[in-house]
Amino acid sequence: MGVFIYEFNNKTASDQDIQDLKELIYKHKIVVIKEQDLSPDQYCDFGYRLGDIEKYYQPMYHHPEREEIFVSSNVPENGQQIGVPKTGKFWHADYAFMPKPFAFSMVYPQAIPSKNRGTYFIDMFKAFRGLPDDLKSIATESSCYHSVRRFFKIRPDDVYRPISEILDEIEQVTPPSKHPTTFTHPVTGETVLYINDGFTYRIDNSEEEPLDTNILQKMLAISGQLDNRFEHPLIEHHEFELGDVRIWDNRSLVHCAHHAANSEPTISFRLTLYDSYPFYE
Ligand code: 7UC
Ligand code: FE
Repeated sequence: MGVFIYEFNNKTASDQDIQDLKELIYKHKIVVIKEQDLSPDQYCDFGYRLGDIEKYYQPMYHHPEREEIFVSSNVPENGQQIGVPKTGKFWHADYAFMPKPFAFSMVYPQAIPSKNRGTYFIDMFKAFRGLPDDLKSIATESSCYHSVRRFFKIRPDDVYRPISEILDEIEQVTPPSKHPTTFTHPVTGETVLYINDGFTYRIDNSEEEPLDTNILQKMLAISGQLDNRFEHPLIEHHEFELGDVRIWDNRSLVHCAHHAANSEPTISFRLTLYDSYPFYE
């Protein structure tokens, strides 16, 4: 999947160029814009041309100057932690646990370890196509619940709080969201299997009765999300290079961050955007 774009400059890009860029994201699902050199403000300016930026619901992830930027970083600045280390190291679609997930996610790495830094992606349209007929029909007639609870990060202020209180707060602030197990992509028309190993924990039939979660596990396995070796044919590994701005279709793809095992400096800036379509009809 994906295309590279060279010689793109947001300052000189026309509205038509931006429109063309969006069409490329829907069509190829991943677009990597090469050789970018953007300040936080310039990066946000670019984001706002592509859609409505939504800042992350937890301030601990925010960039100190631009709250719209979600910072993934293991590098303290002046002894202070900025953002959160090792984010997204599990299969997920961004904000699947929220009522209205994002259309596009963009990542702009600022520091890259010498090796083993990239992102794994799976196209969940291809995953849907690969389901046997019985699972396909369950997938088109059911709904799933998604929660952030398994991957909620303990904050510095959580130290010495009872875990039960933190768990209650997670349910209060981010109650599970229910989405159809499949939906039609508003632009490509493809049927997307909208489940992920990180957040999806329950599947209900059309009468809102819970189904055996083994069904969910089978669908996840067929999609490739349970392959710990990352060798499943639907898994693609995309490496980063400094200067890359990667934008992807957060309706169609699930992703899993690939963090190096050592603690070499790693920093990336994420923006998440709504487009002009409902996430699904
Ligand atoms: O720290 C993280 O891995 C963030 C994750 C819980 N949420 C990313 C998102 O936007 O869905
Ligand atoms: Fe993510």
